[in-house]
Amino acid sequence: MSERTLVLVKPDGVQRGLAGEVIGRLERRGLQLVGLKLMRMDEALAARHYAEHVEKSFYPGLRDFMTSGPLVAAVFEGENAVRAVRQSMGATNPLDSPPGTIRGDLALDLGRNVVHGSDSAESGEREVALFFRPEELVGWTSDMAGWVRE
Ligand code: IDP
Ligand code: MG
Repeated sequence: MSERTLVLVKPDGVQRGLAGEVIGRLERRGLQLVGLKLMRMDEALAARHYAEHVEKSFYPGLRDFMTSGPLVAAVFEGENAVRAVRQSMGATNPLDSPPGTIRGDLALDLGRNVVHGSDSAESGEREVALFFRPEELVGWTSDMAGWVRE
């Protein structure tokens, strides 16, 4: 079943010039890009996006960080897109992320872990709808699809 996942290059990633690197790694894996923009997250969007974390002690720091500068929002689509992105991202704490993953290669700190990816297909649908209007998503046929998936 095809699914969609929201990827954010967080403000640390954009400030460090890693937006292309992060999006590029996911593209090179074969995931199909169907939405992309540079934007800022405001406090209201942070609270909706991180609804599961708003009551946690680390939330104020997370909110301040996520609203501190521009981020790149992307949508990738395909079979198992959620799982593939989470695997390519690595674990939440970069120190638990093996080399070869985005966080394992590019980050050191839990609060500066460069990238977000939806944690389930349901979260993907919910989060994509928070960041993109339907007309901002572009459905297209990849001429490489048959070389990526059997
Ligand atoms: P995820 O980004 O790997 O899905 P979540 O548990 O959903 O991880 O947490 C969202 C974000 O909140 C993390 O990426 C990280 O930046 C931050 N975070 C999570 N747990 C902590 C914590 O214990 N202290 C500080 N920041 C945290
Ligand atoms: Mg999460």
